[in-house]
Amino acid sequence: MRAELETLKSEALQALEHVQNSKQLAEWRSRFLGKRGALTQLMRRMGQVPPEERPAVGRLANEIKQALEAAYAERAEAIRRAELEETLQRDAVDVTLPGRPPAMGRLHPSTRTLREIERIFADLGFQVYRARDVELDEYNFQLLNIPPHHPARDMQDTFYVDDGGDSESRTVLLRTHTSPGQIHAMREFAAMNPDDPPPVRIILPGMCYRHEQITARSEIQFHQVEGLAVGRRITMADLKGTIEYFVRRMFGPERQLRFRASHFPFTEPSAEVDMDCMLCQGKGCRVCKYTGWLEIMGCGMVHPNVLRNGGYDPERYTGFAFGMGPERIAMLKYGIEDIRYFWQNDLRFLEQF
Ligand code: 2NM
Repeated sequence: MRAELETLKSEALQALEHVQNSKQLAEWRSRFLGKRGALTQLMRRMGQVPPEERPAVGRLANEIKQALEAAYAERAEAIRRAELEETLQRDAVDVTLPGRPPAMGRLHPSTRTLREIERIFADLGFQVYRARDVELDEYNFQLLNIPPHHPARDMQDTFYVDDGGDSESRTVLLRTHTSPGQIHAMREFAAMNPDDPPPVRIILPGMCYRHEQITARSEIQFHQVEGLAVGRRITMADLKGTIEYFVRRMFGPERQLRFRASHFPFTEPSAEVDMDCMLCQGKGCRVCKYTGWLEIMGCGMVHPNVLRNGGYDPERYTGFAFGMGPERIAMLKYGIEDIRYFWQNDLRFLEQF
């Protein structure tokens, strides 16, 4: 029995030396010191030892048990340290590495273009006038001299919010252009001095909505910037000079313009403005469809009915107005081929601006 105990001791200690990690350590413990371990098995056979030798053998067994417990504790501590060290090494953070820079935010290309347009007109003395996106039929159509059966008023083309019951004037819709803001603005200005209203020089940027088929050229929501100047003796020459100044600052000092007769219900006369294609210098290319010209805005002299609806006597006041789409302006300026990119929020597109 003594010999067996001694053998067990040296066998256990030797095995302990090969223990490398906490899993092996747990196995070692149950093998030698566990309830069904080797030492317990041996001690169960104490009955076979002659009675006079039992105290000494019992003591020896206890000493061995304590020695193995102590060796176990020491080994456990060493393994715990080694494993901790390994974790620290593996998870180490090199605080001397340069940090990762945060991704910079930026303005949306529509916003950038809007601000550029606002800057140029601000330098000509135009104020920014902000108006509501949700409008009355009265302001979006009627007061702008758009007749009741004009195709733009079709249920199919406009987002209606409320049909207004039996009153067309109370019909609520999403504005299809920023022009209703011009009526609000003229009325606000006129109210300051109804007998002799002050001159108006404003631009109106904002989102507009049309119930259209979405294509590479048209979206159901888009920005518009409209301009309005009202005062005494304002002429078409003022309109042309203002637009020429704008276009040359936006697209380069060598740009040539062409005013083409057109029609809008709220202006008379009306014109569309073409600029020589800055990609081919007017020689003709894919972007200008081989015409050498790009259409960039509409304009005209404010219709007498519209001036009157805004509180300005058309016998004493005249005015010009124009309207353009900043998404279209940005597409021309940056060579963007599809308007749908503007609201898709694809970072690969947005990060280029
Ligand atoms: C355009 C083209 C031509 C325009 C006219 C007015 C108002 F209310 F003053 F009469 N606002 N906007 C206008 C004129 C807009 O956009 C293509």
